[in-house]
Parts: sequence; C-alpha cells; structure tokens
Amino acid sequence: MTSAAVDEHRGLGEYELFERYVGTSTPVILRGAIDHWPARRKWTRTFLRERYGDAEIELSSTETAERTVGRLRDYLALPERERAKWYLCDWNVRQQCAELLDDIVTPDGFEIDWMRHVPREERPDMLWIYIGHAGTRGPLHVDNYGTSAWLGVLRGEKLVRFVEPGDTPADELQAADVFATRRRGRAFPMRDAHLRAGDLLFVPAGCWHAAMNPTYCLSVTANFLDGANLSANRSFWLQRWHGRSILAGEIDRLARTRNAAARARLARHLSRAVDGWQAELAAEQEALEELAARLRSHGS
Ligand SMILES: O=C(O)CCC(=O)C(=O)O
Ligand SMILES: [Fe+2]
Repeated sequence: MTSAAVDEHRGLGEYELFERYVGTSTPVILRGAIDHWPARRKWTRTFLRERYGDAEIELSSTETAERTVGRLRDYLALPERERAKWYLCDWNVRQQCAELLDDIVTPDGFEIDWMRHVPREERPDMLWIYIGHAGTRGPLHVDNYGTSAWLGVLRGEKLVRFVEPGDTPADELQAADVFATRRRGRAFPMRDAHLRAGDLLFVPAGCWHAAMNPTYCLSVTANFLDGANLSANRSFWLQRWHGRSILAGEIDRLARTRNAAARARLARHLSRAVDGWQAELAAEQEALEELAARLRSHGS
C-alpha cells in the first residue's frame, strides 16, 4: 500500500501555519526552516565525539523493547553490522547538555508553550536529541501528555510515517510495524514525511506516527502545549495540569501584551482552546441529556 505525502512548504507564514495546520491538527513539513540554526553546522560527528564522547547515554533497541547504557563515543563508532540495532532516542538537552540550547532556536510559529503554567515539579521536560545510524527506527506511538511536537533534522534524512485519523483501535496500532515491507493485519491509510537536513516537521497531538532513519540522522524534537492541543486534550489537562489556570494565566498575559502580532497570535490560540473546550462541553451536555431522557422513559 502506498502512502500519501504530508503537505510541505517553504517560507509558510505564521498565520497560515496556525490556520491550516497547527489549529487543525494536521502534520506539515516546513522545508529549510531550521537551516539558520548554529547547530546545523556545528553539531558534526567530530564535534559530538570530542565534546560529549564520555557522556553516558541510554540506547533503545530497534527490534525489541530492550534498553542499554553506553558512551556516546562508542555509539558513534559502532561497527557496521551493529549500527541499525540501537537508537539514541532521548538525550535530554536541558538535563544533560544544556549549553547546546544556544545552538538551537525555537522555530517561528512555535513560540507559545503553555507548559510553563504547569507547576515546576510536575512539568515534564521534553526537548530531546535523537541520533540514529542508518536503519534505526522507533515504534508507532502518540506523544506523551497530549502534547504536539516540532522535529528538526540537523544531519541526514528521516522518514516519519503518520497513520491517518480513523477508527483503528489503539492496541492494533501499538502492535503494527508500519515499516515492514509486507505488513500483517488490517491496512490503514498512512501519510509520509520525507525529511532532509534543515527541514522542520509539525507533529500534532494525538496523531499516531513512527520514524525511521534511512541514513545516519541527527535531529531535535521538542514537545509543547498550545491552544490547539489544550482543547483537544481538555479532560486530561483539566485533571492533571489545571487547564483552567493555564487559560486564565494566558488571558491575563493577553491583556498585558502590547505588540500587535503577538496579541493576534495569542488570541488565536486562546480562541481555539476556549471554543474547543466549549464545543466539547456542549457535546457532553447533549449526550447527558439524552441519557437523562432515556432514564426518564423507563419511569424513574
Ligand atoms: O525521530 C524519531 O525517531 C522519533 C521522533 C518522535 O516521534 C518523537 O520525538 O516523539
Ligand atoms: Fe513522537
């Protein structure tokens, strides 16, 4: 089965990005959007080996759920036959190599991150460097905590395969190997993002996806919370992380914001979140009324 292609643009404006993609939970490739990052030129294999060769890293098996600990130097120098077996998936930038933050720039249109309202001790830290040799890949998954992500490729190439939204049960998706040449089980429609160095990909909250590296690939993934995914995961945020105070805090900020472009951007996110929340409540209200009517019809 062939996969359709994820939309791609070069120089897409921030308004379009939100209206067409972020606000509608649709993946999109922004070609060349991180070409200007200092990290694009600086983070060569030699640089990583010389600066972080001794760093202790955790590797994930490409085939199984196994994990193992090693040194970055040894991972970069793995013999050919071992290379596709292990993937460095979660090298936490803020905790393990914070100085590298200077070499990356939050991409335009992704500056809003409402995660900052989550109490510090509960706030997940989700800025990761991925390093994989040719043939490494990860399982089909949705990102944690109902967050969306942006993913920038610094070196090499990456294929990210999305499952189109549909009714395939989660356990079936979890068990699927979307990169197998002959897949078993029910086929579901998919959409591919072929990324090259310098490209950025938007990964919407709740979208099933898996990545594989056809070449050595170095990338950065950052998860975030904004107007689109807060409303899409309302009940989760309400229970866990105080959805209401996140919105109240941002509405206060809107009142203080003078810059017209920043005001417009924040206002779009806030209406997406509040409208989404209201629509969901209205649907719940309707469903409850229907249940109440059924109950009444049974004579209680
Ligand atoms: O680059 C990868 O292998 C996976 C990226 C991804 O899906 C993630 O960080 O959630
Ligand atoms: Fe992911």
